[in-house]
Amino acid sequence: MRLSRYFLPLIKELPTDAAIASHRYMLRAGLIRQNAAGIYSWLPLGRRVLGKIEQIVREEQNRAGAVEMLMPTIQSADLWRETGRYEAYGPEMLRITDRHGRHMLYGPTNEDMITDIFRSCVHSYKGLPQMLYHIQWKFRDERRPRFGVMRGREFLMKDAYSFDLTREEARRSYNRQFIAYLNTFARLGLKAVPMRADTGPIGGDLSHEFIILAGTGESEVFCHADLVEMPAPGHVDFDGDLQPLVDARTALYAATDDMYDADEFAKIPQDRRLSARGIEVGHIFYFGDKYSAPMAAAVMDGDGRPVHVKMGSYGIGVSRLVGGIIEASHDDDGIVWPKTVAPFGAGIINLKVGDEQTDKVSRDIYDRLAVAGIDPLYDDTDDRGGVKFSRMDLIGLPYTVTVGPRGLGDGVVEVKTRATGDRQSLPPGAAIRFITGEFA
Ligand code: 5CA
Repeated sequence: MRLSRYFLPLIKELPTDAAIASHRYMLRAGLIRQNAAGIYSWLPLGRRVLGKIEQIVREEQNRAGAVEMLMPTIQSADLWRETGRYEAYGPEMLRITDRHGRHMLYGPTNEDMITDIFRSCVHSYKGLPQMLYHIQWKFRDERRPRFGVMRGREFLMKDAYSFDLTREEARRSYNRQFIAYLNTFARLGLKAVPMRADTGPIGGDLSHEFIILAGTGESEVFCHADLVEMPAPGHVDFDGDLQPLVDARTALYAATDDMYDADEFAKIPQDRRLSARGIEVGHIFYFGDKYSAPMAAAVMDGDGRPVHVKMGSYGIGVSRLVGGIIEASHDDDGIVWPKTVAPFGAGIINLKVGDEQTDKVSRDIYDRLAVAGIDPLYDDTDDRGGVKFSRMDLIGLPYTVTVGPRGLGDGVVEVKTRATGDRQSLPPGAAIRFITGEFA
């Protein structure tokens, strides 16, 4: 992409409510623009990051055996009346009346709708297990939308739903999502810790929140420090027994403040006790027949008896993650994107647009990085060098190649690594090899 033709509106005047780094940088670097309280447009740079996160979430869901679908944002109130949640959900639900006077709502979550789809399509235990997911916009009329996309009113969520015959089989589905979450967050460059959590309006008796530690997080958490350093499982056989992997991560104490138990916490050796703030990026639930019983979602078991299916649901805050990743990875100059989610893999700064050789070398590096799949952003504007450098730092691309007449006089360009600040002078070919090697 050539910057002169791109839409990258950087802003300097920040609203006073932009209280945390991710919110400020998302506005300044032109990732989002607020349209109403808690409602944002995703500008081109933000849209790219959101798409990359969404794709990693999708790949890890597919790997875990979940199957993608898409449900609508607008739902009929009737389904929610069947489960009693229409009244119970309260003022966070955005209620809509259509032209015929029918009660509708903008979905805050989809347990009721997916249960309806399931009950009308699956009638036998032979159709189990099922695990379905979608990545769709949700609306919750939060009392205090704040911190930009972290607590929005409209936000993008991955929500998955599992259906099993027995509690034991449902536990296997839960474990598959549990492991998929650890791998997902690791690929996003995050250290997410699973913690025992309250189930709130979703319900159920088994639940974990996945929390990334950050001083500006809204959750108060208590855990064993070793959990933070525990590596993600990586490649596993999702059809095998995942319980030992889950047990290894739930044996050590970790809980959010609603589930905090001072006695349990005190059993952790003093120097490993971690009490901190964190951001909830995912939340998984097992709730058995909470929805399948009132909605009569039953299948025939092997003996021909009807059994209410055992369900779980599994959410990831896809749009919240954009803010979460920035909270975990920024410095005083701007965002420092992990390679896996960066909007562009590398920037190219042309210090003398119009100079024949500088243009030619910049263009050549651009073409070769593009062919290698690095997706470069080429700053071919006529802004001053200082403006170009600080803009690249602000938008946080992992690598920047600077091309100028002085360096080219010695046959070199400069490659800067955003995360470390390292600079190397290399011939153009070596610069390209270095960057493509880093992405290999
Ligand atoms: N149906 C279940 C799981 S599919 C559910 O809705 N769970 S949830 O309420 O915990 O939401 C799932 C995830 O969405 C949360 O972990 C959080 O990362 C994200 N999320 C929830 N509310 C908001 C919000 N107001 N703004 C941004 N992200 C949110």
